[in-house]
Amino acid sequence: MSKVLVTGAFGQVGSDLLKALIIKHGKDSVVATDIAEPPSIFKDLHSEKLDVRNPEMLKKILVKEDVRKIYHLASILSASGEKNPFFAFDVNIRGTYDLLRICSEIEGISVMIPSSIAVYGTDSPKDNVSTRAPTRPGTMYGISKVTGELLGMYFYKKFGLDVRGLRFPGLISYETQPTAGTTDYSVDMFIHAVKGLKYSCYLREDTMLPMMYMPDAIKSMINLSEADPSRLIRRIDYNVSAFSFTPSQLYSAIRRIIPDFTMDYSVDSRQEIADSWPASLDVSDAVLEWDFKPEYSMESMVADMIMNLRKD
Ligand code: AKB
Repeated sequence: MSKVLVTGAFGQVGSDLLKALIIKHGKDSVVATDIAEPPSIFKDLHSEKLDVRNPEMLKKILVKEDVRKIYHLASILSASGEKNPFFAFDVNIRGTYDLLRICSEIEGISVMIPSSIAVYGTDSPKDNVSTRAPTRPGTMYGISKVTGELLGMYFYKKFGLDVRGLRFPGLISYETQPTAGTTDYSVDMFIHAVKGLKYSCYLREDTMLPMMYMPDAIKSMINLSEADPSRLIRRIDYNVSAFSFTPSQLYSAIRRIIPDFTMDYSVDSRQEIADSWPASLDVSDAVLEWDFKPEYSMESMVADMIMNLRKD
């Protein structure tokens, strides 16, 4: 039986993606790989301990499991990447290069590599930013994401490897605790609000960033992976997002449901990263080439987040 493999499977995107893949393909067709141990909800799933800096191990798993599709999610995010840029280089750039090189030797395998708004830098425009806008990022994470896009296109053109990718905005999910990104303040704000705790936000109140709810992110990744290849021109760098907001707008939206929630600001070095990213994205390439259509508005996302976090 051919399988779908996820790297970085127990991270923020991976945890939601695994659930969707299990529903779609069945538990026995999904292989979860991560450097971390599986959380209890995935204890029954076939998982392999994998550090993506170990290409031999990756190759062994791909061959043993007859993997046909990979979602390559293993990545060090923006804030952790700035704390340890050499580690981020090894995991994000060397890890992606090795994965593509190994896959180019396997017939009929396809690879999905999510990219990020972190590809943009201070010389990109701010509003309604096109896929074609300059990408000169200032963070190691951004540099690694641009490199992943360029390598993906190179391996497609040179070796015919089916590589696809899309640039995620900040993603909001109730499944996993915020980890190491710059946009994670949003998830943290929800968690504090639902627990009845005051939140101290590390970004300025007027920092506008593009965002999307996780169910739409998962759906868009699966849809792109299944899209008719003859329609795909850009292949690897589609901007996707559903709405943009500032910390102060999110605070007001949460307070409409939890009026007692309070917040102050304690801005740190993540502000500089956020200031280099777009405030909003032009998603027209994704709409044109594979019918991208997010379902959640900011309002419906806020209501759904609070409802689900309260269940926990
Ligand atoms: C981060 O903040 O690092 C990520 C991203 C926008 O790619 N969420």
